[in-house]
Amino acid sequence: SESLVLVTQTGAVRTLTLNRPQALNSFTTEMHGELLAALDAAASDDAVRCVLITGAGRGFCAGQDLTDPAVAPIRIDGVMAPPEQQPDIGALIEATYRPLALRVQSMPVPVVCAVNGVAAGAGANLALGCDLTLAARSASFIQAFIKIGLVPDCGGSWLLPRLTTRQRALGLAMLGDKLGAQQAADWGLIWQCVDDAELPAAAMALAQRLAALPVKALVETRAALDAGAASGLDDALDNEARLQRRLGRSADYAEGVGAFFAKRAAVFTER
Ligand code: T3D
Repeated sequence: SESLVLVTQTGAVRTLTLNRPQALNSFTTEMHGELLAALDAAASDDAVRCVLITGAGRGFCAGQDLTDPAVAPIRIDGVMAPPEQQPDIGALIEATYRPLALRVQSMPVPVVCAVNGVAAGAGANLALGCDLTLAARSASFIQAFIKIGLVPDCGGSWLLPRLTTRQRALGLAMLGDKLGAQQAADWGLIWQCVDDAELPAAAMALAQRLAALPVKALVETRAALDAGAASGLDDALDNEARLQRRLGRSADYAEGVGAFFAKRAAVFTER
């Protein structure tokens, strides 16, 4: 059977393509397993200096596959079974979306997302949780959870208030309306909206650019900004000193300084 996540390598960029196009790349347990395994493999492969996530077909990802029996409400003779007989969606979340969000947001390399079409529910929050997200002009983001009586998951409750204002975060999560790619960019939720035909090349160029930068420092930059958003100035300054102490002793630092004075392009190799 065909892979649910296609894996290709272009130079130092590892591209992971969600591949259930007939169901808008919605998540099954199997696709979760393949995506997490592909992310783990990229994390432990020194040949990978950037990961690029995208989707096959006309959608990016429609979130949880709602036809999965694991999330199907139980009715007996047409009547809702009692709560204790209903599926434990919390257990599913802890086994799948939680490790996915943690894995994406703690990758030891930068993560670019190319949103090729609609990104709904957990699919939207997968995209928003990447480091730099590009979207095709025709793509859109939908916090669809409210339409099925749920709250934003896959890190959405953490991401939304960091990415935008309280009013916009609440508006998106409470109304579940479709947000177009251009407006997502205007609101600062994503890095950039590009013309549909430009998306693959623009995303690959961005990924190649990140792959040529000092990867350790990129990853510590992500961690420092995430920590900074939740700490006071004093703690942030302590953290900066700790990180600079470590990074300042690295080969990439020496290479960057050397290249500056030699007036040549730096070649960063650490990971
Ligand atoms: O229990 C839990 O769910 C816990 C997990 C939570 C995490 C979550 O992600 S919750 C949110 C789940 N996702 C949704 O609620 C989104 C549902 N999908 C949609 O609202 C729409 O499909 C879209 C807005 C994403 C796209 O609309 P449109 O008109 O472009 O496409 P479509 O015709 O609705 O969908 C195309 C096909 O994909 C269609 O199948 P068909 O009729 O061609 O055989 C549709 O049923 C299927 N599809 C779309 N989304 C899902 C899906 N199949 C299964 N699960 C889906 N989420």
